[in-house]
Amino acid sequence: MNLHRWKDVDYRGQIVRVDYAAPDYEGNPWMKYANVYLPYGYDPNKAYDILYLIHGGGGNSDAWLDCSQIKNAFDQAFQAGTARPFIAVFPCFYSWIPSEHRSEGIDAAKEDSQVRAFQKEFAECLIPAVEGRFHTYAEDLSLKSLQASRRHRAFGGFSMGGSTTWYAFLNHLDIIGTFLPLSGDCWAVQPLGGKLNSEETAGLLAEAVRKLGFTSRDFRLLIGTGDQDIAYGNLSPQVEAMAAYPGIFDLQEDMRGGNMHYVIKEGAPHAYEEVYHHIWNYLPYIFD
Ligand code: FER
Repeated sequence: MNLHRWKDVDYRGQIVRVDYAAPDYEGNPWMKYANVYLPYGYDPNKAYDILYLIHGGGGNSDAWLDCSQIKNAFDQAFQAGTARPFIAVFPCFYSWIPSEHRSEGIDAAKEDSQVRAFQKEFAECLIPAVEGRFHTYAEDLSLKSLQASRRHRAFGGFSMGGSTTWYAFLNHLDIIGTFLPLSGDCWAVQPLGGKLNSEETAGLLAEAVRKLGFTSRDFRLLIGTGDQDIAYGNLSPQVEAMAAYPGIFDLQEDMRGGNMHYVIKEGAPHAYEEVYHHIWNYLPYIFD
């Protein structure tokens, strides 16, 4: 895989904070925010691809930017032209103030309830707030326009954000074309379902594709983790079970073929500063 190395850039993207209202854990409206990366020279008269990138357990809308060099990776790639400039959105899946909660240890059921609940917020609150303000390929905010622009919309996340990404696959494949689940397995069947119930998990994911009449040509899965990552042993059996559906999940090493790729970074533990290298590596293939 390609590893990111910090390099100074002449042209920097800009981080803009987008405030929006969403339901809190009791269903009452409250204001939260997403950080939005606008590529250098963002021109509101042009349409841009858009990547939603979500944090892991205990994180927030700032976690990716605080903990990794993802911004420099975007700036470098867009300056060098290895990827077409896109908008990146860093939201928060919690429906409460994350700093008041979990700092260590994981309450799987509680985390899972949050990433599940985020699916509705994503479609109903976050997309309108961001894509209503910045120019993406969605002509307007109707479901029809979001579906028509799905190849220009990607969703990724780290750890519990990887789990969020799998839920996005199950719930929003109609409006998203590329998924980047990093160091997190799918918990839709049960927590750690990628490992504990690989077959049923793979079956559920395949069914989401079939339900829309889609095949392997209609979406892309760019998966990554590390061989020292706590998610490695959960994600690998899931990927293997998914590969049993080659017409849907066409797992290939060569980026020129297939629609599912799985990269394992040597020596890498469970950390933003490790998994962001996968995004750097996959940058030319997220949208094309
Ligand atoms: C996984 C391993 C660990 C996973 C999530 C975690 C969704 C989360 C750990 C944490 O938040 O501490 O396979 O998949």
